[in-house]
Amino acid sequence: PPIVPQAQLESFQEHLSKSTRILALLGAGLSASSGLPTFRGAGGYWRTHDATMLATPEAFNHDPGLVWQFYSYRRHMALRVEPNKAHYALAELARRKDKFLTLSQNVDGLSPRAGHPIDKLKLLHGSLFDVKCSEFFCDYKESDNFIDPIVPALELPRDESDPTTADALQGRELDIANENVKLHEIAMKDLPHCPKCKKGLLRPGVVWFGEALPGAVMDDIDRWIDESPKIDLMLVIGTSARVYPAAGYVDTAKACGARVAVINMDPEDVPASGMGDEDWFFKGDAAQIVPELLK
Ligand code: BJW
Repeated sequence: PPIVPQAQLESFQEHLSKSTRILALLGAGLSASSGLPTFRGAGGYWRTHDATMLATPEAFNHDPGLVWQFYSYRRHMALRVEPNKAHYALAELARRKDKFLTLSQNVDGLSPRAGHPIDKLKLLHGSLFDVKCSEFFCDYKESDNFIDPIVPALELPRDESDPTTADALQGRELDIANENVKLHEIAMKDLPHCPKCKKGLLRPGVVWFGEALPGAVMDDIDRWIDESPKIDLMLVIGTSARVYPAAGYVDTAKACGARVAVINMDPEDVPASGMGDEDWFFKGDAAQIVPELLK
């Protein structure tokens, strides 16, 4: 049976076909069925640690070894999983529609791997595969660092009972809250260091809470929005839409006249400003629903 009610599907597709300027906001739920856990809700724990508590400069300053183990694990997982049908369907739509812009909060690299045109993809929260110096005085940065593990000390614990080290990602239901796996202490000297200043620790090139989003990315988005007062459609896919300024783009799009289509497993996770009569909520797995909607 079709996952999406026929009448809703038709009204959405009719609007999509007429839409010229389209924005999409992506979140962790898009990559969930590829096997990557989300931040909030059941999946949002990594070895008893709340994932959102690890995504802060304070956590890194306090315990860089712990935070690096979290990110090393995430880099490893992101490299092992594959983009799903929704990543591909979005990449295809982005190619097809001239005035299309994707704002992704995801750092997993799956949209680029699905062939999403790079000029139409803005990474709001950086990438797991960007690395930069953590010292304020040093501007060292690298992108596309896919070395896994980035340093030998960050090799994942070799525990056969740990599904995160098992070779097959069976069921893709990762027990990331596994309390039984002991994290090891990593000596400061064994963490990744900056090759430029030789002083600072390297850190993942992602945006943590309290940090500014990349200025150039924000400028590109502002320019795109300012090109025309009208946006036809805003797609909000697999995000709790609670983290700002990312979530604020939904309101910007609405103010430009956009109708909003939300694709989410959880009917509670609608944008904070609510849904209008002209908007759509499609409940379910983005990996199934997005390809059907964008057909
Ligand atoms: C499915 C599914 C399936 C599951 N199919 N769906 C205004 C008001 C209040 C607070 C603030 C504000 N402005 C700023 C703030 C502070 C803060 C903030 O927003 N806090 C709120 C939480 C209250 N924002 C910031 O700090 C930002 N910086 C900033 O504002 O700087 C100001 C500044 C200016 C100048 C100088 C200095 C500072 C930065 C925010 C950075 C967020 N970073 C993270 C970590 C990135 C690195 C990493 O990955 O580790 O980004 S936090 C985390 O949340 C990550 C995500 O991108 C982001 C959003 O999460 P997302 O993607 O929505 O995931 P979930 O888990 O929340 O939701 C998943 C959804 O999928 C759910 O809805 C599920 O139902 C659904 N789902 N399976 C479809 N199969």
